[in-house]
Amino acid sequence: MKNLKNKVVFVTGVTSGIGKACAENFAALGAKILICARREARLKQFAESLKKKYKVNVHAFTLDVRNFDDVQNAINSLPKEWKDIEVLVNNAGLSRGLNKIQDGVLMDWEEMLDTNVKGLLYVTKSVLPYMLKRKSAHIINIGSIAGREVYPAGNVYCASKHAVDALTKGMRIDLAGTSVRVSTIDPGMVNTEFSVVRYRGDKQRADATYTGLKPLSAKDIAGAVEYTATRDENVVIAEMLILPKAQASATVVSRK
Ligand code: NDP
Ligand code: 8X3
Repeated sequence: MKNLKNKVVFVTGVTSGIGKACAENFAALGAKILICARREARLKQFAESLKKKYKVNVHAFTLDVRNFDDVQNAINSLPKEWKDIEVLVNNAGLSRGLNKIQDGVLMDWEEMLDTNVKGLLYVTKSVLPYMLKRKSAHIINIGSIAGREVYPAGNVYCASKHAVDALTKGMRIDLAGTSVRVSTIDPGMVNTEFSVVRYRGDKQRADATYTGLKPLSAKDIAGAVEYTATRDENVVIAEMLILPKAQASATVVSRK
């Protein structure tokens, strides 16, 4: 098993949900935790809680992954020790709306594509030069079942996650023979702030997503990410699809 103690693990989008749970798991392993998101107060509070609870080094910075100049400047201006990134978890992402394509909202489309696809690319492009100087490194993308199947009204969100799937495969092909491993973890329904964000704060509609079933928790996914990141150097968990027991596919869900 690979030991991540004192290795820099960079997780994007840690102010809630899956990213937060991943950072917490890596902190528990004694890794050096590099984290970012946009909401500054939440980020600072989370960074302090990790330092206190796990006695690890934490470096947190606010970042909107949609702005390439900001992403590149943030990475390039990190203190030297924090540029030595062993693991990158490309987690920052979101969904906006659930509208048929003919009713799609341009701003929502752009936000999803800019965050889930371009943001992931910007972070990866900025981190890769440092990873390639190392003996080992690992990019773990958070994809989705929506990157494997398309569901009604999922159109652009599904397209963004299909793009993540294609980029994961492309990265693995292009980086073969280098120090960098590439993986994707593709969850089904996970109870985070994802649906609240999708429905712009409509908690009732968000909660209805999970009515009559037990969704996955962010911790379930963090466990899979941790497993992927801690395999022996020669082992690549290329992809993992993780569903709650009640979910058989993107559209087949058993509700009590
Ligand atoms: P949450 O809404 O709970 O968390 C999303 C995180 O991403 C937040 O910390 C948010 O922080 C951050 N984020 C969003 N946009 C940006 C941005 N432009 N720049 C930087 N950070 C950003 O949702 P999840 O934890 O569920 O989502 C995490 C990932 O998991 C996403 O990629 C999502 O697509 C994927 N996923 C989720 C599933 C689910 O059912 N929940 C299932 C499959 C995949 P802030 O707003 O502070 O910037
Ligand atoms: C999130 C899972 O099914 O809401 O990626 O698209 S789903």
